[in-house]
Amino acid sequence: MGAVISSLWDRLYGRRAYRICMVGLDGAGKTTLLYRLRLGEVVETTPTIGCNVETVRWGNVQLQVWDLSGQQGLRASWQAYFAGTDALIVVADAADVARLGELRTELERVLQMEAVADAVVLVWANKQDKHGEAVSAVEVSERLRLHQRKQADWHIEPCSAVTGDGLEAGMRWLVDALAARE
Ligand code: G3D
Ligand code: MG
Repeated sequence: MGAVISSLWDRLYGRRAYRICMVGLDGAGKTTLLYRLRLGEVVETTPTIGCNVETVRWGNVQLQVWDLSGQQGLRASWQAYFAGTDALIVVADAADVARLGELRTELERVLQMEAVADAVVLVWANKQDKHGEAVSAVEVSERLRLHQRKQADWHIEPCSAVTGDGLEAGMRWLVDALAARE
């Protein structure tokens, strides 16, 4: 899978700098996904905004990951943090229905920002391997009210960061959506 995803990223190589932000509540599976995608070495830093940010680079593509929860005091800095976002990846824990409302609230704050108004949005409905617990991608999108968002280019993909199911399909959509904008 790593090789297929690498070749997907290669389609963006040398075009221009791309900035991708991955967000979600703590425990949703962001860090696990980051390693599964094997884009490069994961570097963890604590920038001025105060929380830990994980970064990987694939040539001209930079992907940064951060937790949406517990950042209440830092919201004023969000606009600067998200400036120039080409793509937003949202990771939802589909097996934790109780927290999808919390994710919706946090996500609304991010999606309403000018900095992400033109971003393409990929939502991964993660942990689909938890049979009997995980809800479908359709239910996740309804609970997050994604169809009400102003970002026209969005897509939701069921996945499991543990089995790898849905990762290639999600990345393919994302790279296609970014490449289509050039
Ligand atoms: P975060 O970076 O979004 O905070 P993590 O989340 O990547 O640290 O994942 C949190 C926990 O969820 C981890 O378990 C991880 O293994 C698990 N997880 C992530 N993705 C999946 C998935 O698709 N399916 C299942 N079943 N579990 C997943 P631990 O036990 O290490 O806390
Ligand atoms: Mg993490």
